[in-house]
Amino acid sequence: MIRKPVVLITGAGGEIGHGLIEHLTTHGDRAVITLDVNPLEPALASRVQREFTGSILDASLLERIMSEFEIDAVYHLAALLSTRSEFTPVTAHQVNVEGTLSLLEFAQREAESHGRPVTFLYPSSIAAYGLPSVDEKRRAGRVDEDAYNTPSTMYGCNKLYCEQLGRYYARFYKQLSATPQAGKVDFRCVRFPGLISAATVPSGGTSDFAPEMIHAAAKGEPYACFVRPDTRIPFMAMPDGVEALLALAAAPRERLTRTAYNLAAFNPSADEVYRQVLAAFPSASITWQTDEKRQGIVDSWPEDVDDSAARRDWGFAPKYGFERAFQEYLIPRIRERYRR
Ligand code: AKB
Repeated sequence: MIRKPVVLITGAGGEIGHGLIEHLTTHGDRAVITLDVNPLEPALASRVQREFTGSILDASLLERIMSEFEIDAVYHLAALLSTRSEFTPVTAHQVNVEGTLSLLEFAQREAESHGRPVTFLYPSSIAAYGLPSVDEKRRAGRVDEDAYNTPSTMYGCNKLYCEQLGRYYARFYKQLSATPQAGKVDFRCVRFPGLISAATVPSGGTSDFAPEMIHAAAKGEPYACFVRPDTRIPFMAMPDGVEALLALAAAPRERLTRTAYNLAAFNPSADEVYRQVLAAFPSASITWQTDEKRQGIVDSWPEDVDDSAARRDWGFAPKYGFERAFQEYLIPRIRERYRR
């Protein structure tokens, strides 16, 4: 039987998966197959070659996928985000760490079977950082990838460890075996800031206050923002997030000097987001109701990140700054979305 070369996206029904499926099925040169615990929306499902509904922890499902398809690239997006992970840390560890381990092993076996490296794209997060206090956060400003790697959330610990797992598979896998085994998984990772999409509303994250505020205003629903107005973390418009994953996937291996790359686009305070939202939707009803515990998580994330390595190594250049993200992407697309 001839197995067809394809790209696998896990967690494909989530926020990043939407844009990625649209792009890869329009411009990509290989068919896309997906794995998600929930069925895809019909519009997305119709674009992919095959949709598997199930868990990344289901070993027999992964075996089935492997028996039918020759996987050249994996975009491993499935994860439990930071707020949800704090309520169920053991499940978070299972999904975020054990799930990633099983996908890395899957990619290793795929590569061994078809004889080419499997490109493995992994979205890590600003949650991999843990700054000890708001004062230190302000002092630190733009942090580079190697500073403050002391996350305070289960999700952040999971992400940081999986960056290291990916590095292990790419460089040291079974280093004591007689024949070299490493390098078959070509692991590449970005640390995403908070992502804001016009097409989807996030769930279970702690950077969700910005996208929630915008979508609620567009729907004419009241919104109580759960962080203080002066809260500042980096954000990025979803099209730039998808572009970044694709650009990193396409970069020549020899150009890559790091395992995990910071990405930055803009870093407004919650109040600056509020002002943009109000300018677009003057009758929006937005109040401030700080949830001290979630605030503590956002306070432990940097107010900005240094993304010079991504710019230098693989030409990362986000299209959307703060104003442009709102004027040319978020506001028109979100208005359109809720008008229908
Ligand atoms: C979350 O809030 O958990 C995510 C993230 C910053 O990775 N959006």
